[in-house]
Amino acid sequence: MTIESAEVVVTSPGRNFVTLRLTTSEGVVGLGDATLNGRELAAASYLRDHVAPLLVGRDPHAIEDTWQYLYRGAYWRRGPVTMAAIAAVDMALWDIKGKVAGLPVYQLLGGRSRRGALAYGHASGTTVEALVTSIHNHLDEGFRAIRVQSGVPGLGKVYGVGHDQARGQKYDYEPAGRTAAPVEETWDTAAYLRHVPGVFEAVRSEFGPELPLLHDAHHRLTPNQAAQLGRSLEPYDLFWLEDCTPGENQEALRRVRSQTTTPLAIGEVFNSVHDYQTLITEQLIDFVRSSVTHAGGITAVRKLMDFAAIYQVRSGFHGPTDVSPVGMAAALHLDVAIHNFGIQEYMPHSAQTLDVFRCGYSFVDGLLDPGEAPGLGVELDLEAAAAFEYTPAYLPVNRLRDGTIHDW
Ligand code: KDG
Ligand code: MG
Repeated sequence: MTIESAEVVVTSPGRNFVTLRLTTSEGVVGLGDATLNGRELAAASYLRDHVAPLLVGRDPHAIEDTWQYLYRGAYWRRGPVTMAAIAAVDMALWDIKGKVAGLPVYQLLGGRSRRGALAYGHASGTTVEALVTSIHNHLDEGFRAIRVQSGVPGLGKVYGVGHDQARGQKYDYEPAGRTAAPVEETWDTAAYLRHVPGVFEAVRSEFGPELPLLHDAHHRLTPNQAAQLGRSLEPYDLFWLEDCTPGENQEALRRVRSQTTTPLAIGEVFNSVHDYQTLITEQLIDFVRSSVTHAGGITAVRKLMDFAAIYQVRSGFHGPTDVSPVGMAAALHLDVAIHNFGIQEYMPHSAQTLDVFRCGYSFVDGLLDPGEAPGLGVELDLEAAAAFEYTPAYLPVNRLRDGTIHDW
């Protein structure tokens, strides 16, 4: 059996997705996700122009060899575009291997370690009242762990907070601001640090001590500010504080870690095990936030999690709607197979997206499950996909009150 064709499908059912579709000489189809939010066409071109021609004629079963061939062969290692492209190839090959074996991918990864993957949902509100309503809604939908984001008095739109909930806007980045240029928002760290502890005080008094609560600081803080936030949130027993400092500087987390026992998660912008080396070996974090889509695929993330396991660091894979259903399925197969699973982020895709990507995975009683279909368990409806043309979309830009660009 050889790979006969490698096709890149860009579709935009509510938001943009880049999918690699491999077909073997025996007609087996494998899918992989290479969606890079706001930079989708770069990943599509990398795949179409530089990777697809190399795949035709190769053995689809040689997953490790193909991974190394694309990673070492490119010479220009790592980076989000390269690693998303390699991830798509890797997922598609695992999908094919599963279909040929007649087994779901998690079985090929060692089999099931748990009944399902505990998922956390995204609750948010511009006010504490709206946030409390949003948490109730998520609990009604079956979520058993909640990410809490809120507006900040004196600031306008804050990334990650649904600002038009009265008109049904549930998530801020669904779709990711479809404008010709990024939307600009204003940020004030001091106002944020003053406000957040009171938000968690209100949430804990409404929902009690048991509900796992998470919070995302989106790389906006200095190490000292992050230490201050971590300490001020200790009474509310967070499941994790995410991305408190910029992702580039692993050493920043030494300062944070030495000052607070609030658990730390980082890594949605990382794309390789090397980005975590200091963080894991020095036990500066508790959770790995990579997505399978942006960190080199199932093969690479499996190795990353085995490395993390030695240091008691667990998974919390990135799962916003800019990871396609194919990328989400890949994460779920790992979630149920690896020993050091922690939690899975889950923002349900829109009905439009799910008409294009038919998913075998399910969400019941707070747990996600990849399902028992052979391979990854997601099918791409090419006809439905063709109806949605690529639409430029950008993530926002954040500025401090004096106009200085800041992390959003
Ligand atoms: O594309 C960027 C989003 O995926 C990201 O900002 C969402 O921070 C995020 C999260 O934790 O899901
Ligand atoms: Mg995040």
